[in-house]
Amino acid sequence: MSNSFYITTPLYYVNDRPHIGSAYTTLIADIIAMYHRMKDDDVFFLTGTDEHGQKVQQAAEKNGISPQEHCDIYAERFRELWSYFNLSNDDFIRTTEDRHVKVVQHVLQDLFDKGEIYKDKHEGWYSVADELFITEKDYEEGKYRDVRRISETNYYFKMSAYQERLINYIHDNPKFIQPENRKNEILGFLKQPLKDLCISRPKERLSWGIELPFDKDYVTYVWFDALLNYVTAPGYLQDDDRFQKIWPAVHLIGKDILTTHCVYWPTMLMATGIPLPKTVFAHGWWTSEGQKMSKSLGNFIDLETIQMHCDNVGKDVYRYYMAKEGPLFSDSDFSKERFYQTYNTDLANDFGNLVNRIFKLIFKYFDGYIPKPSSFEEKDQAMIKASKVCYGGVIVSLDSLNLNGIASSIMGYVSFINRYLEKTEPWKLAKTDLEATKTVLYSALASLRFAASLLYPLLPEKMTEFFSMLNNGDSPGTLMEWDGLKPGTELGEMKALFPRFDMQLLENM
Ligand code: ME8
Repeated sequence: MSNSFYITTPLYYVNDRPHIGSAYTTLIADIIAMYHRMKDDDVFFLTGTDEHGQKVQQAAEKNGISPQEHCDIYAERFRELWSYFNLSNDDFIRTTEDRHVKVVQHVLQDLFDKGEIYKDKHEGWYSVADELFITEKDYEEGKYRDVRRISETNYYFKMSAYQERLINYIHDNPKFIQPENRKNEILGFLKQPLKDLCISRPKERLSWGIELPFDKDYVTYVWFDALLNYVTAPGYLQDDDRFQKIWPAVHLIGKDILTTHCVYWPTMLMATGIPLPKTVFAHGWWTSEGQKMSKSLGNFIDLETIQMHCDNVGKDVYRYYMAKEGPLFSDSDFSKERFYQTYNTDLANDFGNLVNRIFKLIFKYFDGYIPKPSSFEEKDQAMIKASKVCYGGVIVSLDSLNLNGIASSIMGYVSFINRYLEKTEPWKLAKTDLEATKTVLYSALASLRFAASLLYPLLPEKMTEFFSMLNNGDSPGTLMEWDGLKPGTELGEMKALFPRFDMQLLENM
């Protein structure tokens, strides 16, 4: 039976246009999903949009349209971006959908009936910009914008009751919060007494939200609503068999939403009686040209900029770069120089030249037909061994969601193939021993095919082109055996998969 693997991205707010950050989390989730499909796992990959809350209401008012119209326009922008990248998501959830509203209201009613939610009056500092009550300390430190003193009656979730259980759970499940530094951040946060969570907003202040099922004067706090999407989409309360099969999830998020996912969410699940997610992985931040991205600094990497880079070298290369150089464990800086340099070094030079070299030699000495090897000698066996080491490295990295590691393992193998050619020198060998040359070129091509099969989730379009050039009848996206070439097959026409990028062009970008 195949293993089930469920991966999610955050649901993006519809008050902002997609940019490098949302593209990053979503593309790396896509890559991870594709590796799991390659392993024959039963994958469910979810993304979507977070559509309630004050900011949406305000933005809609400003534009003179209804909040729902505003959401429809923005949700479409995200959908367009994901279809531009041929994203392999299995579902796209919007928090304004009926299926989701029903789940939120059911969970709220259930928690209210169980006494997990109570009504109380609270006076405190409220950040309008961030839509939450903040502590006296946060107020004094000036951490939040647009802060007002508010006295209000609201509904509260008894989050504090779960503090001990949550701490124990984190200690007992080392893979729950990753990477390690984020786990320590949460354990640090949990050293302070946990407060109860205000989960309502009075309608007189905010009407764009899911109405509380037990009090029609209130809507649900946007986070209490949004987090539940992760159980709505796989069928919670709608299709129990399906839900049991798919849940629990691996949540991929950015470091900005660590507390909501590692404190609010698990305690909500504990109270509801749903098992906790397998993993919450919080990656770091992209900065741009050495600075925090901002529209006023002019270094904001928006959709148009992303598409401009993709037009230059291909959409795949963007995916590859996100995976290889992205801010998984610590922040990472996006610079045009580094982007195009990585393209030239890894793809044009290492991989692209290798393809050219091997194909040209097979055309020259064997008329473009895949040669039949005789017995593999030690140096050829070493290629097989290295392919296994490479695959092992990919799987270990995949288990810890380490995409930087996956890309490095495969590119390490590509370098190994290049060195194999330098050692065996088939261009010289062909003059004295054509039989031995067949084995060498077969081994080199078999290794290249194996590397390309593993590169597929990182470069799906380019590797599909490669497999059509190879003409070996392979299905891209599946895991391939090293020894799977069919000797006697005629190679397809050679194309430059990764033409060198002229770095001088950067000056005008
Ligand atoms: O927080 N670098 O939505 P959001 C890397 N709706 N990743 C970045 C980034 C950057 N500079 N900027 C944004 C929300 N991200 C809520 C989530 S989930 C139930 C609700 C990515 O539109 C990163 O994944 O503000 C971050 O967590 C997410 O975008 C925030 O998206």
